Amino acid sequence: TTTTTMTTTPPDTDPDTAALESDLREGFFSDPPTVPPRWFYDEKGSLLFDQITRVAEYYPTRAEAEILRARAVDIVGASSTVVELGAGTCEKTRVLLDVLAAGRAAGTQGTPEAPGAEAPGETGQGEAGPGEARFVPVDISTEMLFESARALAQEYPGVRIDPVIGDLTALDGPLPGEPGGRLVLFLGGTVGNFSESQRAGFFSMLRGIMDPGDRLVLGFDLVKSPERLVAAYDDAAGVTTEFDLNMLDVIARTVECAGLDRRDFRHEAVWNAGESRVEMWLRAVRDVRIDFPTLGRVRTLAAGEGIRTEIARKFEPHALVDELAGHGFGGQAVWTDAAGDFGLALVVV
Ligand code: AVJ
Repeated sequence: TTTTTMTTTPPDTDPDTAALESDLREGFFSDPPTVPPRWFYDEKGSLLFDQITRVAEYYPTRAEAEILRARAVDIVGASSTVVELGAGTCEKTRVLLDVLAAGRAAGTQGTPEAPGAEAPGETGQGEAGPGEARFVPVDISTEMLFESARALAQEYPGVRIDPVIGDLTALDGPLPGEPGGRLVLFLGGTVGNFSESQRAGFFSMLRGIMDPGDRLVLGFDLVKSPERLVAAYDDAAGVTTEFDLNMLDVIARTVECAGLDRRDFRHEAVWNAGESRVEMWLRAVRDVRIDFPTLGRVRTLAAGEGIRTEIARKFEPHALVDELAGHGFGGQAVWTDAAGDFGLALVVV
């Protein structure tokens, strides 16, 4: 809400409200104010990101798809379960599911389906049989996740589809699937949204829930000219502007606040060479005062001051494989698209 008038329903009955309040307490009252990128992805934001992947300036999605097409067989290998973190529309994963489904149907991998296994196409119920092909998309956007899961279940009757709603950094329990037969995907370059310490924590968390033989495939964006990098995060059609500003609407809707108005901000993408990252900022175009009564805090921004909404770290080709070696992962391959814009790393436990 954008008013401070009394409300009859307590606003913190929504888990999102509590989570965002905690994120704001953590980062919104420091300098610069920051909001974690996960708050981009309400239903509208997820659709806007999907649109971003089709603007001319945003090359990562197309470059990664090119690598996935070229390397699908190497990537899937003998895996029986594919777990995709931050699956979104699952669009890019289809090329891997084709390989997974074909391998299983031909009986060239794993064990044959157990008698009495789940009826094809059923999702989210019962136990998977040993060696049964399985796809587990994990995402925070419920609507998009279930919609794509339904479509995939129809398209891939031989693959069991088990969607999981959740924040991918909060994965804890054992991973679904046979130990040693899992392929964990973290695509799109989302690993670039983490700070150095978040990334280290994420890799060690993954290592903790993966077993010997399990593989991890990471998509990461490569360092290139600042002009192209900035354009990718500030497209001429303004889709990324709308995506960035949408976060303010998410905040205004999710926590009680007054004085938060998207018309007071403009989107900006900058290349931070020292940190090797693109940063997205919402810069105040006039003095702003935002009151959060449930937090008991007020945030003021002078005209020209910004809120940092995203960091998108860009890597040298072998940097992540080297880093993952320090977490107990063995490097198997680093591939790039033909233009050398984007990278994919395959590592195993
Ligand atoms: C979905 C996190 C990979 O960082 O490139 C796109 C999100 N933000 N345009 C990225 C994003 C602005 C994207 N990831």
